[in-house]
Amino acid sequence: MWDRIASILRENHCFLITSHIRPDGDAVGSCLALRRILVEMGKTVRWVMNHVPPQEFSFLYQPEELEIFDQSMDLEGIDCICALDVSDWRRTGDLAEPLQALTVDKICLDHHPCGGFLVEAEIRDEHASATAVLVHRLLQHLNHPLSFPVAEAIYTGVMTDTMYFHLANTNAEAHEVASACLEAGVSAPRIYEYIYGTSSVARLKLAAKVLSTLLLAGDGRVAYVYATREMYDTAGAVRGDDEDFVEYPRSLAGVEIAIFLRETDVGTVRVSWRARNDMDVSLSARHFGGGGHVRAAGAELNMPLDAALKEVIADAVARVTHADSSSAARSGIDRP
Ligand SMILES: [Mn+2]
Repeated sequence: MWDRIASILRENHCFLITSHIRPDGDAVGSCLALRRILVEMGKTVRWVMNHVPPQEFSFLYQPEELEIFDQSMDLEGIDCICALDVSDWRRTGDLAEPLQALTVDKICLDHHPCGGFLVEAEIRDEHASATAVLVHRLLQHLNHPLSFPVAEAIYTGVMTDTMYFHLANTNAEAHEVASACLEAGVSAPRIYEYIYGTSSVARLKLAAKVLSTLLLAGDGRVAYVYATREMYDTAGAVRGDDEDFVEYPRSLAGVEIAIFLRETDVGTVRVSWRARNDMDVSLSARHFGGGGHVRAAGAELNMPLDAALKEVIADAVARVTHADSSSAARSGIDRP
């Protein structure tokens, strides 16, 4: 499959690269890395996203490297589409329809567990820490050297998807790729400063409000926090200021499912899950119409915050309780 992808990339000339809605560091990093590799190969490349990436990633690219999709956009002349870090056309947002309608070569590199893509060539590896790792593997198959601008983008993808190399998806390859990026001149403290080392007053004020909502359920194995619209308004915070808040409940000892719910609009709640031990929160996310990884997943619910809280917490409690009974069944031991 890698040879197929390498030859599709060599044979085509005008590329469109995209990723999922509400891009994270891996979406930005992997797209930008592939964009720069293809430009280095002499190709014409357009990187098009549904949403503007969070501000902390803007240090990575020049404004002219990225286009934000709008319906009037002219996609004439594109001969290959590359979808990165996305497992379903619908997750590309408004691009889904026009991209699916284009009869051109389509490739996909992703590390999400389940996909709905129908593309010519696809690498899907759930064991890869980040899609940026797959872009790094691609370099070897293209026999293309790792340049500094590509390395910065790849490093950002790996670093953010592993949360600075501490989440359970951190593996030897993640460190090998990071090492190669440092060899290529990447400064780890510089990237850290831009992404994690700079907080805003609004973010900290919002964090104080959100932390005060902390609640436990399921005998302390489920922990959750939430944010109302009003909290954002009084803190002067915007979407993006709440990045990784789910890490607060996750940091508690004994917690197996951590949840952060935020009211994005009246009647719309965005939910983030994190899991420990054997918990699989991608099941919860899918149950509520979202998706993600075993240990990190998300969904958007169309219901008021109090209803979302009730349903999402009930689901999590059922999951930790069910895990007990199924492991007891496996081991033949009755647990109290
Ligand atoms: Mn990713």
